[in-house]
Amino acid sequence: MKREIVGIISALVLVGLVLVIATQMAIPILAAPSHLYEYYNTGDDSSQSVYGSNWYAQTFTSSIAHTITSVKLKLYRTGSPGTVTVSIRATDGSGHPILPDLCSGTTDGNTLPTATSQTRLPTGDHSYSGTWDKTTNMYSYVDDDPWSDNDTTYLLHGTTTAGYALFTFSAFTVPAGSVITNLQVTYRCRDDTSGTNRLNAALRVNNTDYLTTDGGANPDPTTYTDRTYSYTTNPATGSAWTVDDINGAGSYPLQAFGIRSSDCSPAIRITAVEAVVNYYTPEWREITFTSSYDLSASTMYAIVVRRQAVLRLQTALTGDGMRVHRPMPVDAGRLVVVAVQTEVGLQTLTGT
Ligand SMILES: [Ca+2]
Ligand SMILES: [Ca+2]
Ligand SMILES: [Ca+2]
Repeated sequence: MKREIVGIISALVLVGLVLVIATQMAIPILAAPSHLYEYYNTGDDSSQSVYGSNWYAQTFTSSIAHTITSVKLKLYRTGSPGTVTVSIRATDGSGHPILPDLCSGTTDGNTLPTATSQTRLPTGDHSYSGTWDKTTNMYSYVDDDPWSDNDTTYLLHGTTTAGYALFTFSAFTVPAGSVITNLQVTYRCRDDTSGTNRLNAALRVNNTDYLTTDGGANPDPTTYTDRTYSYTTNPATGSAWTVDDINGAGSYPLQAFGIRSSDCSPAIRITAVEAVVNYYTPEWREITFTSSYDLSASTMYAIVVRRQAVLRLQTALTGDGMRVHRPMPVDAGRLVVVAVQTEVGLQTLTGT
């Protein structure tokens, strides 16, 4: 099923979506019992951004006449988007939202979750090959905290045989529901004596070593220099890292990280290695309207998300590139349509 997303908007607030079962929903704001009427909350594999004069809108078709009092959007932020306004509007014959706001509410975008990271240093030796000056407790020379101690402790690799060293670590604990941007391995190294050689980052995933994903670099002749390689995908799957895999618990778990050389002559000093996972964890946030609105049955409305309470809809309507989402399925039999892979989720709550 082809998805059409309204591009009225984009960025500092990104709208994503996820499977949330109605019965699992927390409804903390409404005093009266609430009821979930419309939702579109599965298959959130991407996002839309809201920033500046760029808005986001998604249409839905009311199942029955009911009073709408709030919506839930799955959100995170980059930077400080400030006040975010969410409103309900009627739609025209093309499914475009039209003035005015039928009801609206705001939320503080600056309190939404934003990108974060976890860092791990080596805590044990996993495996190695090639020529090294130390072959036990190798990790203890490269687990520098704080980063780094340069020539105080380092591994000397070479010059006879190129190879690798992988280290174990305390598993990452990325929260469920997070989206992982990348896994970065940083290593700090220099030549023992000046010359052309080559060192790169390495991983072990699901009992397989991935030693060449990073093309590597020629370490500096005399100055310790950090080099970082970003694994945007799991090398075992070629797909984005899953939370379970990055936490070492999935089908293709991350098990070790380290360094590898394709040329260790002259020898290379490695003083520190670390792994960092960058991720964000969107939040389902309920935006309660300042006043409720009585929706008609079987009518298409639009949820409009914007950063500023300015009415620039005419600009959006006449601009090119505006696309409007198809009416969302509202009957229970069409709710879990994962194949649609919709980008934005919403949940429409109502009071009694
Ligand atoms: Ca070099
Ligand atoms: Ca060489
Ligand atoms: Ca060190």
